[in-house]
Amino acid sequence: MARELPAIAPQSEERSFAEDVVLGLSSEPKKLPCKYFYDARGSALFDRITELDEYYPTRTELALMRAHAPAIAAKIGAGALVVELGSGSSVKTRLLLDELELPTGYVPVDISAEHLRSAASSIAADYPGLEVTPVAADFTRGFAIPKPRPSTRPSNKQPPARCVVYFPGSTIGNFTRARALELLSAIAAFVGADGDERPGGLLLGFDLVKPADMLVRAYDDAQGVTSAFNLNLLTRINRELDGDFELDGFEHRAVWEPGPARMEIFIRSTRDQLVHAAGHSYRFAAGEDILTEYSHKYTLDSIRALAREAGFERSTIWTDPDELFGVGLFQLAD
Ligand code: AVJ
Repeated sequence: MARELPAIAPQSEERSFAEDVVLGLSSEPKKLPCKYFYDARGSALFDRITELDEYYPTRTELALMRAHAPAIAAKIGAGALVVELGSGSSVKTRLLLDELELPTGYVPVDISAEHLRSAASSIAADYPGLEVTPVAADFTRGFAIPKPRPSTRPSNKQPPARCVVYFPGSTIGNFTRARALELLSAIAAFVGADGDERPGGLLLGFDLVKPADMLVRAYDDAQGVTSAFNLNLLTRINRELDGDFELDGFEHRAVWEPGPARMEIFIRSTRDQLVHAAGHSYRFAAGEDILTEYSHKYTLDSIRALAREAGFERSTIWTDPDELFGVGLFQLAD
């Protein structure tokens, strides 16, 4: 029997990279979906970002997990089925799995079949008793996961599984508040008690609001790694969609917008130019932007409010002493 995380965007059809590029570059203002950053070079550049002095989120979240995984695991309880959204974070996942008491299974969900295979096989190799069931899916569009069969549970005396969705890495920041609410509501429905299961929860990594200069430095680093990461999207379009973007005619821009509490990442055209890609042409004015990414930041209050609105009545939040980053366990009432 499979349970399904309801699609949060049932109205939007699946689009190809080419369709998204044509649509995004033909709209006003121009935009491109941030999920296309992560080709091989983009993923390697993102790994370099996570090691930059200016980019605090990854190391801070890791430190939080090192410090608090025992407390988090104790709150989750025994027999958990862990569903992870995005599977590129095996270090954090291991910190969690190491502390959980007899987890029932681990279900990494990722859009990239390749990331998924490598993450799933390394976890399966190192946790011999754990049933690992990778699911290749775009979790923003809904997916079904197989419910573990009772016979695969560690023992009949175990409490019935509760499902915990682990969504680390502050990827939630890429979603607007409205979309984040849809996703969290879908997760709340997904982990809710059904049949013999107890209500579960959501373990979420989120980035915190902080002074603008620190945020801008994190998204516009001195070495230009984030700039290369952002502009690589144009290189990818050139390669995969027969584009003719001239990279020296574009620049990286990272802006903090306090109202919506988000970093806004753009690629700016530095001159008037005509560009071709995916069989279409696009006119750029000097100074015209392509929006490539939002990275929303939360306060302890705003994330609690969002989780509560999504149906999670109980929240426990761990932060570092400087309150740079948060890890929250949001649970449904028993
Ligand atoms: C992977 C979405 C968490 O928003 O901090 C890093 C992506 N973009 N630098 C973030 C990103 C530019 C990152 N997330």
